[in-house]
Amino acid sequence: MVKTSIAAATAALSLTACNWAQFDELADEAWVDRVTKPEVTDSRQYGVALVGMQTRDVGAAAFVLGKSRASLSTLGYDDEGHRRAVEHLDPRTSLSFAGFPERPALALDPDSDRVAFTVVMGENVDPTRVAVFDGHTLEPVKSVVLPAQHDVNGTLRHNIYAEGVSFATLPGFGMDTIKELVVARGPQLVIIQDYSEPDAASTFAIKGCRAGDSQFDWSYSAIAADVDATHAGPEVLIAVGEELRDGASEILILDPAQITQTYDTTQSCEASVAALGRITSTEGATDLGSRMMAAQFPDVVDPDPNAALDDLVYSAPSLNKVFVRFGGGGAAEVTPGEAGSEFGDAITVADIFDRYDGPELIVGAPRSDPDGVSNGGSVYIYAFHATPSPGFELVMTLRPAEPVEEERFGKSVTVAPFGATGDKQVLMVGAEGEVFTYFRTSEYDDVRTGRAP
Ligand SMILES: [Ca+2]
Ligand SMILES: [Ca+2]
Ligand SMILES: [Ca+2]
Repeated sequence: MVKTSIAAATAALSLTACNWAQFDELADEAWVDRVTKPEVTDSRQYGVALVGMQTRDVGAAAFVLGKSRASLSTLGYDDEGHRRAVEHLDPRTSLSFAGFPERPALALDPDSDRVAFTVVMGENVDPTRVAVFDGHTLEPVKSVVLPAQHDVNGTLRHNIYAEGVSFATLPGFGMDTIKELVVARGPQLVIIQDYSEPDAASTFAIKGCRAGDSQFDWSYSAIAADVDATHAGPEVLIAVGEELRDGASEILILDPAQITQTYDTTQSCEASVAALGRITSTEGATDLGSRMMAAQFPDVVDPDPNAALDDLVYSAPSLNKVFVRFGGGGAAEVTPGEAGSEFGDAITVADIFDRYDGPELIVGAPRSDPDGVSNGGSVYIYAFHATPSPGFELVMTLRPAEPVEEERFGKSVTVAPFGATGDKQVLMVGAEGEVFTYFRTSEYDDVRTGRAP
């Protein structure tokens, strides 16, 4: 097992160049494990997407997706921080697909630690699908073939891959005890109701509608979140734009009741009733909502009626910006001020620092140029503040100790629980063909072994 200790990293570089040393503000040793693709796979883009497992047996674990050759793998640690054996498989044969799309979608259900991702076929006439696997055991759970779509020219396309997928519980969609998959696929919003039921079961269904009107031909992400107080329960949000990311883009906020028709290739989600709302860009973003997620920052607290609403985090990497729309009515945006860094290409929200209230906002910028190294990549961590108005301040920047060109550190980010009781967390950052796991010691008891003195 190769471990990169902060002591070794610091010795090799000047302090100014070594930003790992800034982790934990040098209060203690940071401890970073850098893992490259498993030997047995040829997945040069190992780490292109990853999610941390939230339920656990011991230690910490993530599910890692690799491409060029497709691979699914686990990256796990025991309670002492020892890396466990990497489990991996090439799912192409079992799922009969050619590879992952350029921007693979990957979602986690934190209640089951199942992961969903989309696969794409080589030929237009081939079907494409959404697959669900157990993120710990890599056992397949479900594979859903998506119907063909008419594109804007009326051509029937089968292999339109879904760029966005997420798990959701939507009241009124089949059984409340079984989740739905919310999928952004081309111009279509798709809801796979009771996804884990057999295709022939009475409650499994594929529903959908055209989310983008004729102005848009693509969608980037789709989630369920409770962001509208006037509509009871969660809404469905979908980011729409152009496939080539060269036109306008916006986020639609829809009542789930607008998506009850059987999957249809032409009907608009707004055929009968307009969207509850739309979020647009005043700066001409071509990829508004490239990534979206719901969060709970303490922007307002009980008894404020909006305290229970979700806050919406969404990015526009073309603008190098991440936006937050707070349930309490405020809004904030963050940007590192470095143009062309694709800031927001990966985002996650997790409470990793006790010394700052609420969760922190963690943003990957894979085309950032650390120390002038082209596309070496960076990850920015922002702490939340509630006063004088809700917003964020940059508290930490992470980058490889010795960045190399096109390393694209920060192309994926996730947080996984760690430690004997799971109350500590590790931050995991994907780069080109590698994953960095940050163990911290100043805020945990030192449960690890094997670190450098
Ligand atoms: Ca359901
Ligand atoms: Ca609502
Ligand atoms: Ca915190």
